[in-house]
Amino acid sequence: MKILQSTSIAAIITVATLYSCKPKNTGSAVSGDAAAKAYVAPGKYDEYYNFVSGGFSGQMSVYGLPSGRLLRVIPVFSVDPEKGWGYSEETKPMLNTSHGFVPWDDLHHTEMSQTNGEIDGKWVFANGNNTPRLARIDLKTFRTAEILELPNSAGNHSSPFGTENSEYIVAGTRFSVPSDEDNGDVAINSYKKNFKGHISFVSVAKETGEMKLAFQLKTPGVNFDLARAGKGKSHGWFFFSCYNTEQASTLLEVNASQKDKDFIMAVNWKKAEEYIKAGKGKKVKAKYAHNTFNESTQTANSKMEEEVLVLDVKEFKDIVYFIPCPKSPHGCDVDPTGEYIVGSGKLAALIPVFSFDKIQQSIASKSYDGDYEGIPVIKYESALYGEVKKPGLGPLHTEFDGKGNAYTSFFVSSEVVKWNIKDLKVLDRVPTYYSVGHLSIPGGNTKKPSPKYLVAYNKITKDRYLPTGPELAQSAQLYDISGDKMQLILDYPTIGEPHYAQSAPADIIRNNGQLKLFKLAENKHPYVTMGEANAKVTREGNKVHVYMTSIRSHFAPDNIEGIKVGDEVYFHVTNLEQDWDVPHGFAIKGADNAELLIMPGETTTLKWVPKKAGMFPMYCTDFCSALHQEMQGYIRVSPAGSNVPLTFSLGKAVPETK
Ligand code: RUQ
Ligand code: CUA
Repeated sequence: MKILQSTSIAAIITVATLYSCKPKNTGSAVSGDAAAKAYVAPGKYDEYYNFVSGGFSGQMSVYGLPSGRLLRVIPVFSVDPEKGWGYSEETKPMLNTSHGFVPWDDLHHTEMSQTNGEIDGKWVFANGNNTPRLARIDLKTFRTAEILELPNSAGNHSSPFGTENSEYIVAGTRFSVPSDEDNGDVAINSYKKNFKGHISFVSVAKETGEMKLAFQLKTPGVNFDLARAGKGKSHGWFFFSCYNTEQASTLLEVNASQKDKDFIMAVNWKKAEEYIKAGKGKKVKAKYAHNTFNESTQTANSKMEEEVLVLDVKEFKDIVYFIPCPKSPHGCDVDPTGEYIVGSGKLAALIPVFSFDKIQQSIASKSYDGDYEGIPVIKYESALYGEVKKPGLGPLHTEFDGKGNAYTSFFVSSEVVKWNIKDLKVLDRVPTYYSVGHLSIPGGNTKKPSPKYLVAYNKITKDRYLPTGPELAQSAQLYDISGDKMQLILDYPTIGEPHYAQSAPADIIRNNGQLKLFKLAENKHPYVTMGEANAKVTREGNKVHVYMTSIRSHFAPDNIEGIKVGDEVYFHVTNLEQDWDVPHGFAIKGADNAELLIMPGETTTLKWVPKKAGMFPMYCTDFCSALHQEMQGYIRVSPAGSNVPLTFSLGKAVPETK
């Protein structure tokens, strides 16, 4: 059983005896009409855009479905030398945090904005796990437009999950920690006393998408893992899976697996909102960065926020309820009707399905099993709709097809299991290659899924692809789910480690007013150069500003002399092109950052501090025209204190100075 090499011996034995699902039938991937179903002919578009988290690469990648073709990699919590993201002066502030410049994070989940419970194609949100942040990517530009840091949090994992009109994107802390304003310098084993959970409710402005940390709920210290908003009848509620209700701080694999049941936390956010509106929130000091990219000045701004409104859920009797859920639940998913809440206990041998109506009745009749740190615990049976028996091993995540079926991923038994939500019967199971994490059906978390394809994101691909040294490709597998039985139709490797992904019909995004270029006339960048005649080089002390333009196939100016060692040189390059897909690049020898990649109509700045005298060529890095190789120039750098005058030119030689 080569596939299970990475799992424990115990799990292998259990799998081998309970199931004979050993995926060896790799031939199924090419059987019948499978290949034709994933085939998109050259020159044809895919049906769906697929936005895939990049895990520890900090990026998001965009694929076409069903072809699995990689269309784009979007730097989010990362620097990207290909696009100059995080290297250009304009984009650096996007990665600012209360800890300074943090050019990396762990991006697990993508969440597309919704209107009336359907994907609207405007934005896709992403979480940064490590230095807790939320990002918003604008789908007109496929660029990160905003990053908001989250105070009082650590390990922003149950994030970013949104409500049916993107009223809020929520972010629950995975690690409970002492609040930022409290002194975190306490004994680790004072967890029970000092460690708290915080759930952030981030509002999203309807037109601009701008995020604002509206309020936080302060909760008992546990680990919040994943979450989903209610929808339809349960709109106004949020559901979070919690583990480590044991409140362990060491050897969690043992100590946080003690209890038979952890919790799903049900949050009445409409109520919380009422309390906030009534002025019940407590203003708490906190420092967190809010970074926005201004399209008009084409420059990011980082602002440090100073406080946050917090509701301590203990003080409000009707905001939060716990529902017991076996056993260290991971995924917590709500079906398209909003009635059924599926908890996936990583160590459970069944899948509990809770009923929203029954939860409401339990609250009305106070059908409680005591409390947990002052929060009522609803009786398991009174919230439960039913259990899916013996579905598989290690359930993680569930998506829905809108036809009454649920699809759950099983990490340990490496399979996707389709089951019926009403009668809780297993309908079909297919192997994955191997150890599947998330699943994604276009719209599979919304009120209206489009149930044609399901993608499984796998952690292990031993024997599936050509080997590439110690690290092998992570992968996605595409299944056709239009019929009764799931059919594997395509394997493709992915960027980073994919966790969650979402997809949208291509037309929604293609027709959302995609930006083809930045209008030069509207460029309000403080260092824009509107035409070659305005190109110049200025000096203020040791700061040199180069107002440079690029157009096929030259820079203006392309000869600069009089730069001195110790200068800070800012190349502000404006791309004068006004045509779709004609970027120019800019790079200079010895620069210790990346190139610039400047879109038509855009101004971007590279800071360069020459460390020695000499001749420094610069050139365009993007093959833009037949004479791209001619798109080059020279910068002369003289020793500090030299008398070489500052000159710049294009097309004529400057008189020789020694
Ligand atoms: S979580 S599998 Cu963030 Cu399941 Cu990735
Ligand atoms: Cu401009 Cu190559």
